[in-house]
Amino acid sequence: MTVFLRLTLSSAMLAAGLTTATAPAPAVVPAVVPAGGAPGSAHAAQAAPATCNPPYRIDKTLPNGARWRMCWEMRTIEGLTLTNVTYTPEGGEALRVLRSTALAQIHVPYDSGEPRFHDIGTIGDDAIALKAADCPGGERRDQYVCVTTRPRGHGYLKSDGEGVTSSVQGTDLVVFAAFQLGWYTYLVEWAFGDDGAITPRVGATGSLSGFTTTPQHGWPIGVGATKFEESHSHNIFWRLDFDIDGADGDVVEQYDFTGSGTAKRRLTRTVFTEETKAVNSRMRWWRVVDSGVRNADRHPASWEINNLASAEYRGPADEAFTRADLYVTNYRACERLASTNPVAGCGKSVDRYVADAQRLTDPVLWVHVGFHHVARDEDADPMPTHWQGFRVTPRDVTAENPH
Ligand SMILES: [Cu+2]
Repeated sequence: MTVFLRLTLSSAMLAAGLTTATAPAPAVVPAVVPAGGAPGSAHAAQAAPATCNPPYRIDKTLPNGARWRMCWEMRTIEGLTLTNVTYTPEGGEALRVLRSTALAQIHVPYDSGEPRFHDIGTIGDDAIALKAADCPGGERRDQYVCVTTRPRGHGYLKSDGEGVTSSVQGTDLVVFAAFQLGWYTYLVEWAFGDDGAITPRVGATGSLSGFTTTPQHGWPIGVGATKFEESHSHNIFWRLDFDIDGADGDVVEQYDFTGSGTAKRRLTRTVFTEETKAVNSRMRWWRVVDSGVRNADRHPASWEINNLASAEYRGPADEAFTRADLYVTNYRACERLASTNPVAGCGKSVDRYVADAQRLTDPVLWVHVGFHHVARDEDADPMPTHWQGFRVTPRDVTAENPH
């Protein structure tokens, strides 16, 4: 039934005249083009090693048979970096998903206008040595990285209508490291699900900064109303270098569903052919698809970016990198951070990387998720963790529920 429905949907989309458009050029095109460096350097020439040795190799088969393999490294600039991320559904073939993924910035502007931190640049030096209790059920690698598993709730629960249910509990492989940046402790984590989904997220804990301000920029902390802790944003950027089955053939698409206030919704697909930026919109999502890889239903394999719940912080003109929720760049090795990029040969921020609208042959996605933090009494030391992140969900990687 599942297969039938899918084919019907696909045919219906074609019959309905599925709209395909080319992404418009970015609205703002600064005249600055990053100097030096061959644009769009091919991955093949600088492929990361396909293998890595313990303790840097992660290879986990989850209870349902799904297998995730990757390498990790602690880079000075980005901190925990995962490379060669490969998913093997139970009974299926191994499929490379990401060449690498890491944080690309934690931008923390305070509501009075000052201060404005760019916390990433040498975050690898701020990794915290984890104790056994910090890595429950898992193993610590090289002190700083925890590799563990964790229940993720119901994979499914289904009744046959006669009181007989079947259900399964899902499991995530979790890889994380913790970093001390000023007062804050950041938990930087990726969960790799037995359903093929990837959930990158960051938890902020530790202590509030203690910056005080006027009532319009803060919230009263402590007894009475004399001390107002300053509100602020945590604008977190991730860089995801997708290489579905290698660098070739990856295409980024945006999906929209028009028809607000009417009975019908209509699917619109926009193919990004050039470097670009995009903002969140109701029901909008994006995917990276490789038509060279097909599931048993002959549908191209893809991973989609969804559940991107963001405060959508938009900063002043000199923080133009905050003015979109997704950037798509063509791969360049020197484009490592979304702002304050420290590597010579590239621009300083992701809005500049896309400004020359290079043709996309090897797309890299930059995801921006913001959280506006208005302190509360419960944030007293130690501050409870607040999480922000998004999902990367397989679409048509397997032809059936991978459970
Ligand atoms: Cu905060």
